[in-house]
Amino acid sequence: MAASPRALFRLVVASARSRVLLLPPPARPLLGARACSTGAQFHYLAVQKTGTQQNVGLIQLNRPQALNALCEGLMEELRRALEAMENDPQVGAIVITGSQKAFAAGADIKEMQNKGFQECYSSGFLSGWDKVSTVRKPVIAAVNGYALGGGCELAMMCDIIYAGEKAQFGQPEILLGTIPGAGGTQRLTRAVGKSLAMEMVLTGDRISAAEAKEAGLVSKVFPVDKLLNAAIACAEKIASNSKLVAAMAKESVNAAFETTLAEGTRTEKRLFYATFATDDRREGMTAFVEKRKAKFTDS
Ligand code: CO8
Repeated sequence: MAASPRALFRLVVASARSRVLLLPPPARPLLGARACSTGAQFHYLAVQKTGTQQNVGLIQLNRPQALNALCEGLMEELRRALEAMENDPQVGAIVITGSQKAFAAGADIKEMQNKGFQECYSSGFLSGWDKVSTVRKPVIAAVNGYALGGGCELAMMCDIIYAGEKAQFGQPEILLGTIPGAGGTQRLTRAVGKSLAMEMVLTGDRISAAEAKEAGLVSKVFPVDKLLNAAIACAEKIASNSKLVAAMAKESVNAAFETTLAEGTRTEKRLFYATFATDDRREGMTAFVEKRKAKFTDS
């Protein structure tokens, strides 16, 4: 069963530890349009800011009748929501989640069913998905249930994957007569190695959360009802650091996936030196020496 917004709210509040999460109860049912802090309206998403400092952007994929299949409308809204969060100076990290049954069951097969090559090629079909991987702020995927095909690829575009213990990851495109098209053959291979990636892509078999953890695809596994809170807590921890330096750290880690070791370490060194041009680097080190907590200004 997909979690209703109210159930989601209760879940977050109930499992909040000592701190109080300021996650307001959703004003409308899951299928209704919802306003985020920017005033933008969403049909396929529930978007809000959360965390004790309201510095975590929370995006819940909200198309339960299709197990959050990633139709063009949903992905367009996801792009808009991510852009709004990128431009919101209060937001220091973003969490993308789905329902307890499905993070996302892939691209929308019904939307793709009758497309031809020319249409896909000429229109750059689904190329806008790349937005998720170019966000500068850290993004955490909180995955419960199915993360299949484009759903698995969406999770892998995020910077950190936390999984609920019943999550299932897979690239079943081969069973539909196609192959992954949003980075599945590339990011999965980098994450879990060639043998397991080949097996998943060539058979369409899914792996469990525990297998995904063992293979290095996810960093932590939680009980289903604790997952979202854990992801928000991680996002809050990230958001409490300098947003400017966090973006530089993210850029540097990503260089490991895109360049040679020599080029990656050169990128890292340049960014490391660049932190010495920031107020936050000076404040961080001064605070350490003065034995106090740093007050970052994101500058
Ligand atoms: N697309 C459209 N509708 C879907 C999808 C999907 N991917 N997945 C589920 N649904 C719909 C079903 O059609 C069904 O709708 P309806 O009630 O109208 O028939 C509803 O969701 C519920 O689904 P099920 O009844 O099948 O639910 P089950 O619990 O029995 O099964 C599964 C759940 C196992 C997840 C099953 O739904 C399934 O196998 N789904 C398809 C998974 C899949 O093959 N995903 C890969 C899709 S292809 C892809 O992602 C390519 C990405 C390329 C991106 C390129 C970017 C450039």
